[in-house]
Amino acid sequence: MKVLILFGLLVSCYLSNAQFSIKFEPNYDESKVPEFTVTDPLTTFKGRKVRNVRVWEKKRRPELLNFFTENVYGKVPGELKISEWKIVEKGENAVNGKAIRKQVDIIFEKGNNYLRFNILMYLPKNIEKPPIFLGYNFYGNHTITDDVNVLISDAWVMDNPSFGIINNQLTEQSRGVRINRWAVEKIIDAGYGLATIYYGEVDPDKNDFYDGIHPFFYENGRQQPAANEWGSITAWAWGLSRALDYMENDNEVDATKVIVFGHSRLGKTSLWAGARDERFAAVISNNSGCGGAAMSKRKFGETVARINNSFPHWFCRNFRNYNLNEEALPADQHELIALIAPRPVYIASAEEDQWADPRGEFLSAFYASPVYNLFGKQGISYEKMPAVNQPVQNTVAYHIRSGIHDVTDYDWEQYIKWADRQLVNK
Ligand code: GTR
Repeated sequence: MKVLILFGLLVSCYLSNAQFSIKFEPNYDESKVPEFTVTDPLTTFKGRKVRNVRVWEKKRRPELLNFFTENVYGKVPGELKISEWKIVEKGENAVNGKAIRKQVDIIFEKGNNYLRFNILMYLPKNIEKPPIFLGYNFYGNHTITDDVNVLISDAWVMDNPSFGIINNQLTEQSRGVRINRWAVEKIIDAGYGLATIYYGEVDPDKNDFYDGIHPFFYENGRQQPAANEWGSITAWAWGLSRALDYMENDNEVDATKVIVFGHSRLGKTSLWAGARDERFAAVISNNSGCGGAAMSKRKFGETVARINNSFPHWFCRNFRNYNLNEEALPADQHELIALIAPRPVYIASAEEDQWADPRGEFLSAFYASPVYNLFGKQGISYEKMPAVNQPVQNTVAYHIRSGIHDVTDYDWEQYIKWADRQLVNK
């Protein structure tokens, strides 16, 4: 009997996997993108037209924010303030003598729960209270620089043998392996600070909810969030807001000019962080793709079902209602971008990153633009995508760079140029 049940289980697993691979064959053919109606960010769910900023702010923005909170990323189940912060290291001579370095532990304690994440900051010496780029990194703060003073995280990390990362632990071997993605000196030379955090210190990127920040909120023996509560993306976005709380208390930075940045899954995170927390002055999404800037209804490259299947912990469980059912979405990702209005937002794609649907990322910027216009800000006014390496930099900015899914010096040069105009009025 047992053997029979086991056999049955194996067959059904096999079948569902087979179905899975047939259904999830990604589409890369523009002519096969389904026709769909783009939901209007300026019409409420009840069909009322939004004609002014007041109605946007009082009615439409809250209902859209609520939709993304309850059905896509999940809500934070409660409030938790920083218990303590500690400057654990400071150096006056970083980045070829041009910057100070600060490493700050942000600590949370509640009952038996304890969590600490570290912010690595480089601040240009010649600017008092600089604006600052804030973004997570994938493999630890010490990977973004060859600076030997940067502390190595002891948090769980995904193995990456090519970076010398094994047994889920970071060592000296991975110092500097991600230098290519962080134009630290360019940022400092341009008069900006850089703050970065290893995202795994806030919530390890694996499909469980036992570690990181989630357990702080469990009551009555619960071990996982409710269907409308946070997945990892909200947890990471929450962490960025706590980093901003700290910065509001750090008189060496301008907390009113924090540009939240992220690449890929962390670009989804930066968009959601900027949408949730209006204190972020500007937002950059680099190659964020599905569940980030790309419009889900296009089903081009990665799809909702596919992402929920590969990364069941990123979104809230309610998002699974849209697996193979994108048509039913009452709002699409362009309305996530609209939640950032009127603050500057930059969406960037890469030509060879078809999995992230560059055209879908661009169209989000375009379809969010009427909300920016409502505020008298300039968005993206043409539905035609700009040519490769020809950025359009208005309050809503977009570029598609040549090359693969990555963050390059070219991307950083654009972000700096745009921030100079949008935020610093250079
Ligand atoms: C991919 C995932 C993308 C993107 C990427 C990343 O495997 O399908 O949505 O987030 O990971 O974060 O590197």
